[in-house]
Amino acid sequence: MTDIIYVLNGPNLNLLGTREPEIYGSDTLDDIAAMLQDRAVELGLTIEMRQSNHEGHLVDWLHEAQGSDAKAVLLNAAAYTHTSIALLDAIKAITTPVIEVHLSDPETREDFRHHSWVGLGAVQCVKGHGPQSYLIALEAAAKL
Ligand code: CA2
Repeated sequence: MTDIIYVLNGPNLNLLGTREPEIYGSDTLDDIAAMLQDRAVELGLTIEMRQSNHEGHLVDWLHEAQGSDAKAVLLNAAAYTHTSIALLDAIKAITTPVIEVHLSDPETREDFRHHSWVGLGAVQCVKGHGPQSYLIALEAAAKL
């Protein structure tokens, strides 16, 4: 059986590719899913890609990743990165390693994006590489 990697995406990322291409690039989340899928096959991994605009869904999916014995979670919690202690608690409640992912580098942007609650629980953070951030994170997950 191949190892499963959960790739969880937070609010508004369903609209990726429709605005602010100078910050986030012009790829859609489906484009990123396809790119990850190709690389996952090469790495012998199975990708479980999800997106939700609801914080609780992300919490539930972190728990599910643990229950499914996933090898790792790649988490782009989007704006919840900067607000959600519930997500931090969920990350700390599971033993599955979580890698924080961002398309942009939040620390070079507005002050309110500088703090990451997710980062307090994640084993690693990959940011600022556009869609490639997900690929770099997948490679890191494969090596865990
Ligand atoms: O850079 C990232 O990946 C972010 O997680 C993206 C979040 C932002 O709140 C974080 O600070 C950094 C925003 C996601 C918004 O998604 C988009 C929706 C429509 C068009 C472009 C992006």
